[in-house]
Amino acid sequence: MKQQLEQIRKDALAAIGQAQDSPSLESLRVAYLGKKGQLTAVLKQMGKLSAEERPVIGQIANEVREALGGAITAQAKKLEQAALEMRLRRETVDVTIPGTPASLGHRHPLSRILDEAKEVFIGMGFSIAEGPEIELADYNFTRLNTEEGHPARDWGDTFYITPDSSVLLRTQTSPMQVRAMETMPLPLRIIAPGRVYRKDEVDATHSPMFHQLEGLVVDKGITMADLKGTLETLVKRLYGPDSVVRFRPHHFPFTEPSCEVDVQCFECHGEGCRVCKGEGWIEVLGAGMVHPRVLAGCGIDPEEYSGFAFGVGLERLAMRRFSISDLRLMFENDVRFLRQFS
Ligand code: 2NL
Repeated sequence: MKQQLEQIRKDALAAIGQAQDSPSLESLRVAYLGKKGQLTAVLKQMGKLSAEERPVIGQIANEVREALGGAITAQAKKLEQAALEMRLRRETVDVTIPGTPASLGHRHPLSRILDEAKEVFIGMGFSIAEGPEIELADYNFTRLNTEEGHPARDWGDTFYITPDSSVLLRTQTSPMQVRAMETMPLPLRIIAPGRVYRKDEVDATHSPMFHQLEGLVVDKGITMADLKGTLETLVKRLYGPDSVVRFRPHHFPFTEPSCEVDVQCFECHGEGCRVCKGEGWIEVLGAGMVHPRVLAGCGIDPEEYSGFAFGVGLERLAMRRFSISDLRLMFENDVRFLRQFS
């Protein structure tokens, strides 16, 4: 019997040491220590032993039971440890591997120009006025001293929405400035950026939809000197502090006197080249002193107040700024083009 117990101990310890997972360990426990297990089977025979043999064998049996129990617990711990180590190895993160950079988008070149221009005017105390793209012809034309019958109101140039020509897609952002003159307290310093629409054929420099930024200042004692100082500041901020600016007489129905503002060609410095088409100067914006009739039409007394206004096309500004040769590129949204301006 003693031999039997030793054999059990030997076999069981070997089997336990080789168990690779907890289910097989559990079945070993049942096979040796369970109610119908091998050790229990031997112990059931204890009754046949003599009084002298019984305590000796009993002690060995207890030792074997404890040894097996201990071995099972130890092996279970070992398996658990091994499983943990394997999981840690599998889940190891190499924090030194370079990450995959998230690709951030960036602003469209037009938005950049617009933001820059807004920044310049906000710095000079202007506020921003935005409004509808569908307008009344009254606000788009009549209130701006452009009466019915004026060539600018031609059906060939403007997208009218109603057959009676009273509602249209705005051709300039001035209507918002008219509203501001009507409703806001004076003095007034605003810019009105936004989309405008004209029936132009698409080519490298024209599009039926483009972006304009207009500005308006109305106060007591505003003169052409304020206009010149403000626009020279804008041009120098957009084109660099060494820019040379020129004011040239012009005509707009809504301003009197009116002018166009040129910047000396940054390529040839006035000599005439391909960039300025031999002119030496590049036209950047139109401006003038708000026509007294426009002021009066908005309920402002032109004897007491005066003002200046200007308008600039943002696409042309962006084209010159970023050396873009074709306006259509800005609307096609080909990311290979747009990525150049990140
Ligand atoms: C251009 C330049 C211009 C204005 C826009 C304006 C607005 C009001 C009153 C008076 Cl509310 N004028 N805007 C003035 C001068 C030029 O735009 O090349 N336009 C065709």
